[in-house]
Amino acid sequence: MQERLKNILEDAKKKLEEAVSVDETENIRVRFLGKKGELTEILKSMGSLTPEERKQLGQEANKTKQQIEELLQEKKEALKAIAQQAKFRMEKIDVTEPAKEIKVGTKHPVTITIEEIAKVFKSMGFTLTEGPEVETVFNNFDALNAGPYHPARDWTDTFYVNDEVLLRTQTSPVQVRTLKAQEPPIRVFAPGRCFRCDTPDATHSPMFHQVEGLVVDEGITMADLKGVLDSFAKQMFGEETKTKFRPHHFPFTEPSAEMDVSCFKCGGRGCRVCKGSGWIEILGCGMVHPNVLKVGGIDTEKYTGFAFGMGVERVAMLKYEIDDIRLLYENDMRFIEQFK
Ligand code: 2NL
Repeated sequence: MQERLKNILEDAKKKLEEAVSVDETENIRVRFLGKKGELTEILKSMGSLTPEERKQLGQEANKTKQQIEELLQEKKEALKAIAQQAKFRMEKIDVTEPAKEIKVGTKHPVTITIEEIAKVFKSMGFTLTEGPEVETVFNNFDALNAGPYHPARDWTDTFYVNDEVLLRTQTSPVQVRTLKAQEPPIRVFAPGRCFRCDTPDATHSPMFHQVEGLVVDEGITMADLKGVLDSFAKQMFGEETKTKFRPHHFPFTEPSAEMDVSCFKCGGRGCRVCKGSGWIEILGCGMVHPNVLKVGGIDTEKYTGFAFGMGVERVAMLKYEIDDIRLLYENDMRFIEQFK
């Protein structure tokens, strides 16, 4: 029996030396000291011994048990220490290692263009105004003198939320809000997102940007409109830029016009950008229709005004010679990063 106890102790020692995880030591404990363990078996089989023998063997078995328990404890602690060392090694930080390069984004060409346009109008005393992209049908159409059967109202052209609410198709409703809220003199411009049900192609995007402007005061005439927009064109596209106004029609202005600028790429000789004509159409404008002023509560006997609107993507595309509007909204960094 004593021989067997000695063997058990040796065996447990050897197994523990080989163990490499806390789990394994636990298995060893079960195997030697557990309910069905080897040592327990010996103690169970002591019934056939004399009381004398039983006492002696019992003591020795308990001693062996204690020794194995101590060995187990030691091994468990050693393994825990090793595991902690490994964890420390994993978590070690080399504070001298050079930091990762921070990737700084670039401004989107549409943002750059809006900021350039905004700078010019701010310098001429205009105030930047903004309004909601989800608008009332009234502010977007009725207030702007677009009659109940105006084609732009069609549900195939406009994103309606319901009968009274839509995604604004232009930034004019921002200026309608200004007309309602402020007394002349008014000098504001409104950049922002607009939405129309257009299938994307090289020149159409269902989401695009406009900058519109509005001036209302006593004695405002078409000469003020031409002076301001000619000055804008020169600041935006170069001092040598010439402008030309062609008659046009908008429901919200009367008279209305479109403004062309002499080509800023070829100076008017004709090139790819101006399609050989020497002129580039930049914006629409006109004297604010009295019906629109009236909706804003403006005394049309006393005040007159002019307004204009331009497509930001169009200006950006001309300036940067981008030939497909979709490139602006694909978020391909290789494209976007070119405009710093
Ligand atoms: C274009 C033409 C235009 C306006 C926008 C406007 C706003 C109010 C009253 C009157 Cl509140 N007019 N805006 C006027 C003329 C033209 O935009 O081709 N935009 C891309």
